[in-house]
Amino acid sequence: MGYRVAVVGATGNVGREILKTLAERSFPVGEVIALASGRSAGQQVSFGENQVLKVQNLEKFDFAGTHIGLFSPGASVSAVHAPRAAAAGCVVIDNTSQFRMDHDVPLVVPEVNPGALRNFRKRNIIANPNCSTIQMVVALKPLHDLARIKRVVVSTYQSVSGAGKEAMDELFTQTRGIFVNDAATPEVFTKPIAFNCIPHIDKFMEDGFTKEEWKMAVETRKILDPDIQVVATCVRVPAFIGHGEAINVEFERPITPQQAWEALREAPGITVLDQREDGGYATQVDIAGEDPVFVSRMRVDPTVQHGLAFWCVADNLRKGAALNAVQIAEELVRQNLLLREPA
Ligand code: 11C
Repeated sequence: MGYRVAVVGATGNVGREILKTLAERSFPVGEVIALASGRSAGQQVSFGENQVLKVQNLEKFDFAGTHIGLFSPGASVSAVHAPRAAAAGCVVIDNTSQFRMDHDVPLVVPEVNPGALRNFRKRNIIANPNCSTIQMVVALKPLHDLARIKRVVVSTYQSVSGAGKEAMDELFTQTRGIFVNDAATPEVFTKPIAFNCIPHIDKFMEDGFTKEEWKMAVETRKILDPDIQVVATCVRVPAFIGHGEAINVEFERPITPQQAWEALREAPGITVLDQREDGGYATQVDIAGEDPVFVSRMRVDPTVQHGLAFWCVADNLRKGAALNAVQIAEELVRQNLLLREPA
């Protein structure tokens, strides 16, 4: 007995990670269907140790009878096909930015606001937050419970996998090109990404912030607390997997690094790695492929009355995307929120 689960965008970075995560966590699947655009239909993707799934054409797929749809195809595709799946009775967990700020679509990180899941029935769509928001709110939640956060200043160091497979290829090709004197022109990114950092993720908005920076602010408020002020600077760095974040937090009440460590160590989904010595902190290369959000470098921010500064890094394809989506599905099962029983 198990659920019929469709993975939409199955050939992409996140879609493949979702298939891997479903199998690793033994999600109770009866049938898994891999879906993608007509261009990718017919390709094969792996599921678990020995299954190979043939990718089907999303355009032609009828979602009737499918319990859960895990979507990561790009916002414009979700805009069309997520409501179509939802209308057919499939509960959609959407990993794109398309529905996140809609008031009747819950935006959920299971360690932070699992109660918000109860409100998904009007649209039958649940949104998975942006990767850089997810890891930050997981780390902020226990601190907010302890001393109430007023303001967050965050700078990100985001890997190229957040921009897709072609972006990973571009970093690889440009890096090799520099050594063999064969400079490749940027195509995915606006500037060279090899041996460089680019302070631009997603499109520019009228006020000068980028949409990635806007997402971190508005999504944090929707998930954690509408009164928290957030200002972000989002930067692409030449790492393949893992987003790093330097976070400064101002609190309403006093809080020490010791109290913060204790709260973070007890919180779900967090590993504290903070030894205040050479190498006693987590980096992208250390944590690629891991589930937790890693917190390091906790210290007092002496520039505000009650302040802490810390470093946080997580695998953007796992906790930042696939794992969070699968955890939402697990939470739906745990809270008994799926209307139809598994076949
Ligand atoms: C990046 N955070 O690293 C983005 C990728 O809104 O889901 C995810 C974009 C989104 O480029």
